[in-house]
Amino acid sequence: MHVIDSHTGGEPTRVILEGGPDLGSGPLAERAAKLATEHRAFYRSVSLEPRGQVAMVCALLVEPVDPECVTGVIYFDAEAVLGMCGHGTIGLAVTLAHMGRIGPGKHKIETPVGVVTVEVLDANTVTVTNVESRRTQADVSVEVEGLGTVTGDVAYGGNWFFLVDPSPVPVVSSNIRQLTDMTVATRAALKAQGIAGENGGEIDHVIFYGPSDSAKVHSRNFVLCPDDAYDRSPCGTGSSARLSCLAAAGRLGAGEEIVQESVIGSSYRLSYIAGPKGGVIPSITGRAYVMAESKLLFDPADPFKHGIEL
Ligand code: PYC
Repeated sequence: MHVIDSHTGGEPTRVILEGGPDLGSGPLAERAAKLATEHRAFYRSVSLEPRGQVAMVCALLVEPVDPECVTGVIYFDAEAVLGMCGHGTIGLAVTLAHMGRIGPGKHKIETPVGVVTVEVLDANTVTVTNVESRRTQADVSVEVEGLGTVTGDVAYGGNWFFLVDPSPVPVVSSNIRQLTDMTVATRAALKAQGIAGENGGEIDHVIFYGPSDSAKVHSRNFVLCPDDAYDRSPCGTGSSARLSCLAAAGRLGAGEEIVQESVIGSSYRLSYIAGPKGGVIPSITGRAYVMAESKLLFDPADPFKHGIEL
């Protein structure tokens, strides 16, 4: 299996160029559902240790349905197949540029939740224009064991998010263990109390916000991903969900730019325009770096060929 690894603001993306399962040629949402239900061993084997790493997000390249797209892509981590992935799309664009498959300028990429646009600004810098994002519930209170009442917004940015501002504890790297435990407990409470996105969409990402040390930064976030790893980047789909909340609350106007920082201090530039369905069309600018190009081997005799599952 031929892969190229990059990171976007510290968050890894493993682009799978060939060697993935045959998912057919239907709509990408159907192919993503097939990957989730029929190929769990495959996607865990690529993302889990020892072949993968704790924060790994993979990008399986597939034929697009829309001929205007340079590729189709299905993102996944060790726990879930994702609708979209912002840091992964920045990493994918930088990887395709590194391979000479795309040049500077705008290109379309098809994902299970719709077509997104990337603009390659230089070898490392990419702006992603995401699918329309929207806040669906404001000020939802949930009772969280050990934490009490936690209040946040439910929003969609290509995945479903619960966004809590302010965080119950400071969003600083020394609190990563505590932030992980708190966001895991919050996600479990949301599920137990039946709080979900539209059409029962599972909220599998939780974000806590706090102030940054820099006056130029709007806020710093801690983002819990479905596999319980935290996003080292500020999370592209989470930033999209955040933009929809700020817009709905009248806290950020169309065309205004803010800087969003992650818990490790990497940043994205964010802005939006109004979307046709009442939400926002987010723009996310970040930087990615290619780190490795490799061939993954699967030895049938390897007891951990499917990854370490504890
Ligand atoms: O950047 O959208 C994102 C993302 C989702 C999960 C990890 N990163």
